[in-house]
Amino acid sequence: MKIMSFAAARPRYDGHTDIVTRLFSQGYCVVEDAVGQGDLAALRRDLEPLFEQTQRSVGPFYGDATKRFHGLLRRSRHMETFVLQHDILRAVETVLGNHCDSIQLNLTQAIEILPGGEMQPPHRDQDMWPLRTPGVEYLVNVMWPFTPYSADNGATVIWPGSHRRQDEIVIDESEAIPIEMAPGSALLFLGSTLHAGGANRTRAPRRGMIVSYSLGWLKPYELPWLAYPPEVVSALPRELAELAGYRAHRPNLGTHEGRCPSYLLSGERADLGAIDALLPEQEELIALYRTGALAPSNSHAAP
Ligand SMILES: O=C(O)CCC(=O)C(=O)O
Ligand SMILES: [Fe+2]
Repeated sequence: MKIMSFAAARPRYDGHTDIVTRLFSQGYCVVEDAVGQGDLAALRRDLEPLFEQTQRSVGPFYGDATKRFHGLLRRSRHMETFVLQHDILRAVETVLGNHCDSIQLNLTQAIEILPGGEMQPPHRDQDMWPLRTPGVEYLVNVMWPFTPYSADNGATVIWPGSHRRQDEIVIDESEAIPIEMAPGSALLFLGSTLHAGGANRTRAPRRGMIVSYSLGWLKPYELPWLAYPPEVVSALPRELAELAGYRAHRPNLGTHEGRCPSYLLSGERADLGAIDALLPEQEELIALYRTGALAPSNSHAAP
């Protein structure tokens, strides 16, 4: 079977640093057997009825032969295994961690490409945000297939190395490859990597989900506090709650009543007043200012 030979030709990854190396070198990386088949089956069982119920997407980007639904942490308790997959999460933190205080979930999105669905317009997901800072990745996506992904059924199409060619809005399709993989594997790709959902030329739907992580100070695609109100989040493990917005991003971003929103999970009163969430170096700078040691610069003074 083609997908097996393709997978067999692919070297196995060796821990999170190997994932990071491959991400930066190619713009993407496939992690084989990232979760067990039991976890996968359990998640698929929970999401199956939602694929059936969900209406087709509308719009030229989503494509009208696709279905998408979100907020997956509240739809299945098995999401934890995927979102917190150890090596993948460490790799994502390594890519994004130097440019923010903490990372966040940008979205969780189940995607079905129906038979007859055409290829999505090629795009880079970090173009959602209007500024580009050379050398800074804003986002890492993790695509988890629920059905085998093949060139024929709409496997995600990736342009290897396109993260180094960000001035090229589109690149010839001859340079693109469909990422064939089996359920249980995961495809990671950078926010700067050109990609698209593929065309489904088979008679069966292609199903999977994207778990997307971004710098913690960006406006996420999916509003986490609406997707996961406190009564939903209080049932989640702490690390998942933090990724879903229940952690202030220092300094003082993403707060509620001037506090880190995690107070909402511990039953604390809301009327206790604001508490700064600052980085240690910011606290030191303020202390230094108070001592008078921070003299104003004279560089702009008139001669
Ligand atoms: O479905 C896929 O394979 C990719 C979808 C995608 O890239 C997107 O919707 O941004
Ligand atoms: Fe995308």
